[in-house]
Amino acid sequence: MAYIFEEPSRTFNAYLLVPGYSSSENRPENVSLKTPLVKFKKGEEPAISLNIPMVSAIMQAVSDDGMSVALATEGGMSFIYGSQTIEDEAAMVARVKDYKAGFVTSDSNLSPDMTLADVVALKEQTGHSTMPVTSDGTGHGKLLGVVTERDYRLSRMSMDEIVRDFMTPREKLIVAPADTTLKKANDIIWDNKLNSLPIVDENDNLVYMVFRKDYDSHKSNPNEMLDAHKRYMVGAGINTRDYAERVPALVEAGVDCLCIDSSEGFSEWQALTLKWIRDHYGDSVKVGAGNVVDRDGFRFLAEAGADFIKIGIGGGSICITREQKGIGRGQATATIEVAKARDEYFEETGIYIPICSDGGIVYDTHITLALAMGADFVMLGRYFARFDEAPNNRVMVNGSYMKEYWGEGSARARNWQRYDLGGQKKGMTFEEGVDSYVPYAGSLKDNVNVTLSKVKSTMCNCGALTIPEFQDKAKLTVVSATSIVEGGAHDVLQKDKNPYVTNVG
Ligand code: RVP
Repeated sequence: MAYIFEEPSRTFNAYLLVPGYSSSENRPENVSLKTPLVKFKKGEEPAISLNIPMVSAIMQAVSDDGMSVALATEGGMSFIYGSQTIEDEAAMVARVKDYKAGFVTSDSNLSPDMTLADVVALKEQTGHSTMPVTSDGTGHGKLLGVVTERDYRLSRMSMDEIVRDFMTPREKLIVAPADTTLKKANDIIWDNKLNSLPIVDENDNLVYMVFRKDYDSHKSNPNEMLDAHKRYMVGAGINTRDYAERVPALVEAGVDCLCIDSSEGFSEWQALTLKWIRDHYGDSVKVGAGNVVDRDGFRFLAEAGADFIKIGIGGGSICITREQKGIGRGQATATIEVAKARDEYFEETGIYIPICSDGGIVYDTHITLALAMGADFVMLGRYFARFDEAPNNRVMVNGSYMKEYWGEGSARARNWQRYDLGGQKKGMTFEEGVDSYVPYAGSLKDNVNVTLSKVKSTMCNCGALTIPEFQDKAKLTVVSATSIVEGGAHDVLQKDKNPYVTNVG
């Protein structure tokens, strides 16, 4: 007879935290959100820890090199999507590893034959007002000049004027060589009252631009995720089919951590992939596995050698696996059970395998709840898809800015889809994800700061200054349907939702 779980399958919304005693030490500025990314032995330090408990989802709409740099800057890690060619994925990893904080590869470039109309159009498109002029109009051509807003006046000039005639030419520019440090570049910028400094190689080809504002922002990132060579850390998704080619390419590109990306992790395919990695690289290559939703799935991947284990089936905002296949489990119930299995495994073996709650985070409070339930960190798709740094397009829908967000099991991503249990790419007959819009929310930095200040504040209310302490002290209660109503604004007319008011004295 089938096994029936006694407890209903619950989501984060079904829980609330009950505050515990907080001392005067329990202030948000004293909270550390450092958390292990990969397994470690009792009494030892993990080889990689995250400085904030957030990673971005292995999805085309979310995690490319730009997202990776932005999130590593804040202390988290991105897992670049594997639903692309091996070469393209490895190139994204390499770009993150080559990235020099404060050194920007210019994406607004002109060739000398372009016109003022082109300058205006490019500024409109990118929002950037400093544009290098290069021989081939790319960010790496021979530097011929720079156009800034100080070089033209729209009221006085014809739109046909040629860039060559009004740019600041190369001989009037101050530039610096490719081995310039950020500190030195900043000194040159200040000494010469510049807004930007082109960095060129020995042939006078443009390599990077350094902007005054970027140095200032770089200095205020104490949580950055840096490797031993001070390069940003980055993760990457792999699948259970082409790992013999993909893993070496990603390792060669400098990836810091891999993750097998699958909606169903309790499978021989994952064990075979982990075995191949261990046979070829031992423990030097770190690799997470998943997704699972119960103790059995956790034990299987733990014994197969995973460095961390990801939890979640069907809870993703764009995921319709539960509707399509009837499999899955409420994200809260799954997280609680797998956390117990992790602790039990730790007791037995002295090996702590971090767990990641993946999908279904809608409100910031859900992150706090996932941590309280035992997750070491969370993976988010929809959350990060809303930001400037995500690779997806920003569009206007019904008068509001939105960003496109599509599932890895949707038709849009299906050529690379991973929901076929290790079989061939072709032959998929149904979708497990949708193509959608999510509200545009601005910059990653601003949003992550607000989110984490809420997490820290709640941890303080529970008397905790670290994530392990929080997990130890947290008290969770299941909410009833009526207490959910009580939790929002209720029995009042909210002013922002009722703007048409007549003052009657
Ligand atoms: P969310 O943060 O709720 O948007 O969920 C993101 C997660 O959803 C991903 O990390 C992945 O586990 C899952 N996903 C991605 N694509 C699909 C799908 O097409 N069904 N599901």
